[in-house]
Amino acid sequence: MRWDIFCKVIDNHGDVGVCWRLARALAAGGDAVRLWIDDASALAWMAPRGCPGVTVLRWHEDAAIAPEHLAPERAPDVLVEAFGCDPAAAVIAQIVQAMQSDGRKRCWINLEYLSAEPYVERLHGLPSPVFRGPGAGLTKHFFYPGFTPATGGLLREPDLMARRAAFDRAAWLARQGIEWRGERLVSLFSYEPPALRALLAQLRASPEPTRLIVTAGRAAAAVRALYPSGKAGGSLALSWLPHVPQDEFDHLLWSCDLNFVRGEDSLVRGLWAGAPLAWQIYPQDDDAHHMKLGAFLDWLEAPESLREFHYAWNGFSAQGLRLPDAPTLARWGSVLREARGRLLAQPDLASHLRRFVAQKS
Ligand code: TRH
Repeated sequence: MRWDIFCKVIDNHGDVGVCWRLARALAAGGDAVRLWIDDASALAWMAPRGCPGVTVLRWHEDAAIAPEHLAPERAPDVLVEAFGCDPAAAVIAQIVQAMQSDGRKRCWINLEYLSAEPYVERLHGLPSPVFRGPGAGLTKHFFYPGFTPATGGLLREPDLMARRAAFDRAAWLARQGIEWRGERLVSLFSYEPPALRALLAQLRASPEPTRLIVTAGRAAAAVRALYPSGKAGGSLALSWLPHVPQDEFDHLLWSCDLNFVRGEDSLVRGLWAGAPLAWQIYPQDDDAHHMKLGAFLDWLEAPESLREFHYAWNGFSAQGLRLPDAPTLARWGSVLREARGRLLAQPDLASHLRRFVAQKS
């Protein structure tokens, strides 16, 4: 099958991160994928070696699309529009032309953002007729990723858990040049969390030594603003990770005893890692992200201590952040792994999507 995925980078790395992961998953199943993207710069570090079966195409203006990409025989079987990004009119016209010439139906999927809120189950799979533009007369379908069987599921490679089980963290840390003497490891991938200062101060003062592995970009800038020398002191050591490929980002999460994640894709990867996590949610207008965080914590069956930690980490509560003690952290880990077990019993997103497309074609 031929898939075209359209992606517009709004900000941060989630749009490209999810689209690249989906493209890889579809190509791994033997399909041909074109990823049309307006800003592919993050792929230079996220996916430096590319992926067999995936062609990345710069998507700027319709007029700039090379005619060979628009030949009717290269029309996709499935058009995936990521996060309502309005795919190129020229490719939509290509699909219409191909359908007219061979009479075969094509599918148009609107891939939505991940949420655990109840509306996801209601809206997943709904049709949306197209009335205007080159695609008038076609029907888009909403496809919602999610945490329950009535949604589109989550991206997960078939061999992920086997790779996770065989992972050697000491060897990985050594390869990254991270000196590890058995201290607690914490990863930080965040925006500018309101409680970052409190977290770092408590880690410094804790009797238990901790190494915080700080990811590149906004997390690194936020920590540097507090510790310009790059060193924290006390019980807290800092390691700075450059931007790494997606698989190495997984390895970071597999190495740590507590992961701070953000956005959506890293949240999912944190769930697969199975270690306790704290999620900094992407802020939305009208504080819609408050409900979204609550819905996730409900689905997770998070104990009160984990809820409070999330509210403090995201700046939703007046209560200060309290570093969990060892039994609390262990409890969070069990909750995470139970939730992961529920997810592993469900099909992954690419399998859901293939089945959905087969039904609609
Ligand atoms: O970067 P994000 O904050 O993305 C956000 C959210 O997706 C948000 O919902 C969206 O609306 C906004 O972007 C526009 O976080 P997220 O979703 O976790 O994506 C980060 C990606 O970057 C993920 O695929 C992991 C990858 N990554 C690496 O591959 N290597 C790295 O070194 C780092 C730091 C990240």
